[in-house]
Amino acid sequence: MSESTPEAPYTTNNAGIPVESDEHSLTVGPDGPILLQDHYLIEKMAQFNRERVPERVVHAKGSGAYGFFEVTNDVSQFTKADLFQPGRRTEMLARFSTVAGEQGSPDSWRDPRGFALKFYTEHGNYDLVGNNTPVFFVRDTIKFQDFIRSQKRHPVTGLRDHDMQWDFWTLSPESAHQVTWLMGDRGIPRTYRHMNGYGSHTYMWVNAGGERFWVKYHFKTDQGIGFLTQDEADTLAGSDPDLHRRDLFESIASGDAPSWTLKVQIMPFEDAADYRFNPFDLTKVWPHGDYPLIDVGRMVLDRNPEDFFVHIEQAAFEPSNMVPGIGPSPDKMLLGRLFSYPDTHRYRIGPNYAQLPPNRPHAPVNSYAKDGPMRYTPSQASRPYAPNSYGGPAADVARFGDPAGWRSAGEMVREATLKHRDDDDWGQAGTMVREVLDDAQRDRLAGNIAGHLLDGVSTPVLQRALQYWRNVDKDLGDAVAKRTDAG
Ligand code: HDE
Repeated sequence: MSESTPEAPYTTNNAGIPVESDEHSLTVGPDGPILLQDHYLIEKMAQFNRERVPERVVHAKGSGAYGFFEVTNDVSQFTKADLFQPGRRTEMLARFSTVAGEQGSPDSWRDPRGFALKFYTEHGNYDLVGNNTPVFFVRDTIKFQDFIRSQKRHPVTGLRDHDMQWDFWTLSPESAHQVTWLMGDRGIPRTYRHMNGYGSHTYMWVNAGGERFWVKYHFKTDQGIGFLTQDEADTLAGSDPDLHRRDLFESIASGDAPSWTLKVQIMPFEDAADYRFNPFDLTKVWPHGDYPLIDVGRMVLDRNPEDFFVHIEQAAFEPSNMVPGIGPSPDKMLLGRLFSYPDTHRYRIGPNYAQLPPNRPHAPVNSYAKDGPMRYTPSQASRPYAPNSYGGPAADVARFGDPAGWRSAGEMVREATLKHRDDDDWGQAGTMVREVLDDAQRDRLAGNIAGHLLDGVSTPVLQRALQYWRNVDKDLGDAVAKRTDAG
């Protein structure tokens, strides 16, 4: 039996009351009935039954760490956002994750990786919630739920199902660019430290003079890109399913803090209308020759969370957290996400999630929110209504009143995203295959695709898939056909 010592405190219950035993229930005689008055026993069992919050419906398996972002280049001509001003250093939190797997799924499954960042700026939390790929599978938020369900478990068998995945992808040609990224080396990073992060969407930056720009974020890993082959990943899924979580924790614990260099692409506001690609289409990139990368700063993760559940499982990232100097763009996927994330947090961790340690701003909170379950910090409002004559708070319209917006007009429609002159669903994927990948990468890509197709994909879907890849690149499609013996 363990003894309490000055170093090891005595056990208490949740009310701080010393407990009588860590090991024995209160009974009548050693073998008699357990007594209802054994409050500590009942507290332990009841607390245990309530330890889970619903896992994230996507990105359930993840890991994270704290750190800081420091500006290394003056970009104040493009944005007035506090965290991007010369000389600024801002505390931050990052969480990396897979997408389709549940909380207990292997880190080495083939999947995009979430790259979620929360910056605790002087003007509130700025959340940039991206992936390790610069594009995404679909371009309209209404298809996201269907896409995710096609990647998860079949409703009858409860098994993941490649036929569902390829059925959806081959009926949604806009997915081709992202699936090319997914089936290539970037689809299984060697560790979370050896992958890039992207904001993926186009966002808006606004400078102190009110000028607006369009911006894309690129976080280039300073550790270099590393990947696992499909065979390595399959083996590790069994032998070391939490390898990415362990690697991140242990590298930071050993003082080997991973870092990323932030670069951005800036598009002048007026360029968007005539740009050769729809600049707001999430399935497209802006070729760097059109809008070169500009250095901004450096992100370093140097502090592990003290408690995984408190700080990582309860971390609430939301693209709607945009601070002055940063705004959205007419990207339908981004606009849908602005609703979805706060909604999922209220459901998953409760209406006062913003008061939890990882989500609490470092800047003063002067909102009118009050009460509600688990309320921790009282409202700072002088009266629970606005306007009031007792000291506010009141919006500072002069300083923060300009919305980061754009002109919009036209009839209400349900139509596909506007196609610009070079827009199609196959072109950028084909360019990547022919001009960006080398022979070895193309060979692994063809092998990964064929291996995935040979695992449970029905003949009609497989035939559609071969045409899908021939649309991307004829030689790639033929190589996949050859490896699948499907002509
Ligand atoms: Fe997410 N996404 N997403 N997503 N997403 C969530 O919010 C959603 C999309 C991403 O580490 C959810 O907290 C919609 C693109 C990351 O905690 C949910 C759409 C990108 C994370 C949600 C998208 C992402 C999430 C589930 C289509 C990259 C994990 C749990 C419009 C640019 C953040 C949660 C973390 C999590 C909604 C598409 C990245 C359901 C509606 C595109 C990194 O709210």
